[in-house]
Amino acid sequence: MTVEEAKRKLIAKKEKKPPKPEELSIDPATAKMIRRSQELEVETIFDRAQAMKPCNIGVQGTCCKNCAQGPCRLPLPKSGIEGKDTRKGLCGATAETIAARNFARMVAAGAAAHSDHGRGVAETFLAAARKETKDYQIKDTNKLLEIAPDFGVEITVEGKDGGLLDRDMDEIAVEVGEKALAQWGQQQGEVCTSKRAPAPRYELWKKLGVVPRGIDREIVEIMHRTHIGVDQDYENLVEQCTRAAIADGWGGSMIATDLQDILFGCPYPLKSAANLGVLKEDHVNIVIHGHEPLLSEMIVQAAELPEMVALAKEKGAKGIQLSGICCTANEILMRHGVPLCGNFLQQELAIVTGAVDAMVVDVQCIMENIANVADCFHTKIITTNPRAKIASGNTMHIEFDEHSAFEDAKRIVRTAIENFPKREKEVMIPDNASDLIAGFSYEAINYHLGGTFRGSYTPLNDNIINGRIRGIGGVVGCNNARTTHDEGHITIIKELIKHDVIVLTTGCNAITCGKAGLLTPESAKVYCGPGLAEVCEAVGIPPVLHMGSCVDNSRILMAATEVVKAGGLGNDISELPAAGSAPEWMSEKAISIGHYFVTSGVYTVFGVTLPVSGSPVFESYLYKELESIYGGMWDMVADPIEHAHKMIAHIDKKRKALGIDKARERVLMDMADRRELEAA
Ligand code: BF8
Repeated sequence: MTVEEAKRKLIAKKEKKPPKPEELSIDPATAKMIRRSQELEVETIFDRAQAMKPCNIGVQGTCCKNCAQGPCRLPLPKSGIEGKDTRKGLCGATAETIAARNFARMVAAGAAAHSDHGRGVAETFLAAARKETKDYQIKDTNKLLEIAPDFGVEITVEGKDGGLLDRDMDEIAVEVGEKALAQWGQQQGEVCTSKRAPAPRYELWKKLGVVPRGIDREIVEIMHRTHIGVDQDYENLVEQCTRAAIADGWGGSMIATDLQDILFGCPYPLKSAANLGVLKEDHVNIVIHGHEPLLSEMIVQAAELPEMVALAKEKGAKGIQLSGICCTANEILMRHGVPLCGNFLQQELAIVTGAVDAMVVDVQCIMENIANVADCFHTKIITTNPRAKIASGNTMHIEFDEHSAFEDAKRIVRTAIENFPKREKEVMIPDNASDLIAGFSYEAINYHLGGTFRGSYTPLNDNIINGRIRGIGGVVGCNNARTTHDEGHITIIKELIKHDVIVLTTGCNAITCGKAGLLTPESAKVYCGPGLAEVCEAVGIPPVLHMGSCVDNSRILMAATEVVKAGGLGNDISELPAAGSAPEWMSEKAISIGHYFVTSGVYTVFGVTLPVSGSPVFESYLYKELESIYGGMWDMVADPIEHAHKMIAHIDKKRKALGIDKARERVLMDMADRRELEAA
């Protein structure tokens, strides 16, 4: 480049106008609040994403900083690699070793986050079962009895006459709690819930030696293997990733979901609303943000106390409005209908409304900068978990303990109420909130498809076999400030349902769908292909089923297992006409989730980027070779339409392998015929 060209480029860069808020998010509420934050000169992630670009080598996954001789940076040359790839770090680590080690550490962190959440739930469950806390009780005894055998816990005892009697429920709960908690520290054997997978899947894992021994053990072993000079074979590293990821999806996360259901109730469909417009100017607004329902459940109860409502009125408010951000939002939505305030990228913007009297946070996906944004308003940021404090800004810490949970929750709610009269800036709440239906646990899907007396996945399978439903898409995951907020999620899902693919959703994707009106049965008529629209109308369900938080991706695994069990679509998850997607992923948890879906047999496509592109060898292993081992593989497609069509192509490939591709052609002809008839 000449000096003149370089100058011109620099000037062009300087003159480049910052994007308009509408170019940063397709969600109108978010765009309005980005504009508002800029007017008030309150910096948010949307500004920082413009000011700072990501490291090019980190994005490729080939920067190694696992020892103090580096970081060793191995960028992929623009022209690609010709011949043998001779790039090496100081110790000789190849690009594939480095990329695999970085990938493995993401799996470890993600699995640790979910599983540590699960451990906390198991501890509280056990405390409730042992009656050591009065604030939590065993609520869903049916689910307790259903899962007890998976932990080897008997639910009957032999009576004096040799007949079987029901065992005492408290005894069952204590034993389930003890056995569940033991899955974390177990050193040998198998994480028992892995056996819930369809038999051929479990047998495959056994043959490959990847059934996890204990949840903590597999995560620790990743950290050991990725230390300098240990595991320097990318295939061997991926094998350990598989153990840890299965320990997450079929272990820590699955146990968390089950025990939460037993403590707080298994979700069933209910109505609510989503987006920043659920905040109320004349109410005390408490936004609960994070992940663990142990906290949010107590806050829901505390906020309903007449004494709290009276205190709110005394302070000049009309009442107390609870809402949620991130996965906590999904938890309290699914069980109580508490509205969704927003997803990951909206957490700072909720505070910018000036209407949030307290944002109560626990763990995961909480941006440190909410504290700085809150300092520009009256909002109190209340941290509650000893594992997650915030040093920036003026946060306060009210530690939440399962033994004094309700008292802690009351203190938090009181603090928020007392903050209501201190609002100083003009309140601006965007008037955007959409209706939704959420709460589709796999048990609820069973009920909705088959009815009370014959609940079953058979009608779903029948509709897949006859072609009205082309297949199943699991579309989940985060927002990512490196791509237009919510655009990938919505474009992909609309494309899938337009092509008759029913969608199961969790996490921030579920919140996006709620905001966009895709979680209502009425949306089927507007957005679905004729086959899926017909089924949704007949059954009265939305084309996109909200199944919960990210930990609840285990519900999707169980739904897939139920579909296999219902018959007619093969013997394993890998045979199903199904595909997974995380269009706007960003967290390490997403990598762990992606890997347990892949190794459970699911073709899984990520959007935005995947930090493996710096090593073509490792990339090809994930994107191609894993399919021959697990029947599922990774992929990365940034363009949302292409992304959706790769999922559809995979679904069609599976339909063909099952011999049901012809049925779909017939159905489509029937529909076309019908339309022609109608037109005539
Ligand atoms: O666990 S989807 S941004 S909130 S990581 Fe985080 Fe991603 Fe949202 Fe829940 Ni999941």
